[in-house]
Amino acid sequence: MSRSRASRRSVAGGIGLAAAALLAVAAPVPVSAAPAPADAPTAPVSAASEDYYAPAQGKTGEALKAALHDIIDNQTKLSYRQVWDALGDTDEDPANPDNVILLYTGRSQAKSEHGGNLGDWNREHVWAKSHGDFGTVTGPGTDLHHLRPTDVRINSIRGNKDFDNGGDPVSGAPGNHTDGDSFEPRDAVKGDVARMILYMAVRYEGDDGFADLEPNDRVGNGSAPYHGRLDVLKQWHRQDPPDSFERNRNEVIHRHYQHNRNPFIDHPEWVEAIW
Ligand SMILES: [Ca+2]
Ligand SMILES: [Ca+2]
Ligand SMILES: [Ca+2]
Repeated sequence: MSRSRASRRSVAGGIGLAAAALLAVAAPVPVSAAPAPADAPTAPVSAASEDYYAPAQGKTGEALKAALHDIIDNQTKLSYRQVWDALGDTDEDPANPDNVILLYTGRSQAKSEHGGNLGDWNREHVWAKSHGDFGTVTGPGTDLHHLRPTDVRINSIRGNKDFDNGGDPVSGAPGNHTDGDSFEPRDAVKGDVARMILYMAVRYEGDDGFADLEPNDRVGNGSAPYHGRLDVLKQWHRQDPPDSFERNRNEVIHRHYQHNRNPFIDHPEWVEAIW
């Protein structure tokens, strides 16, 4: 596998050089005639999202949260079975279309290697599904905005713990830490985790048969519909802003699956405006 990855990388490098040469040749062409850039899937996000968020513009606090809820609760809902294929799309490795990137380990693994055996990847509920007890029926338990591929063993170690700093290193998952009541993901996904939790708080307000999910500043929330710790999540949100992988994920979910967005990826400043 490592050999094929290496050869893919060198092929990609060759394409990159060829593309660079083409761009150099194409440079004198007027801007209006230029072809769409290679990363076009992420380019229209901001333009599309200004229309999408129009009812929320200029609001703060509870009014902003309520406006965003009204916007993002218009969505298509998946079955738990459909989530497998969807994650293969939303979390695809940009360097290898056969693979997904696992959230906590950062490992690139074959999309086909999902299941319940050691070494497989499975469907992690970043908002632990016992917090509000929503399970895996269609609803919050199948909402792609907080579902991520993870290593089966690491998913089990994270369990339903709240998020907080500290603990011992998690073996086999460099940068992750855990203790008896909390889990700290690696730095590169700290902000992703925070924005997923805060999306869930806005999306689920108790008006659709499921619990009203809310962040709080505690650990050990158990089955209560709360997730901690808010102060730490806000810090993680600031230190790990959205990157192209996370923005693309939001775009794929919006365009191809649920037709709703995570507002905190598009407008990071809205975290402070609400909390
Ligand atoms: Ca702890
Ligand atoms: Ca990140
Ligand atoms: Ca809520």
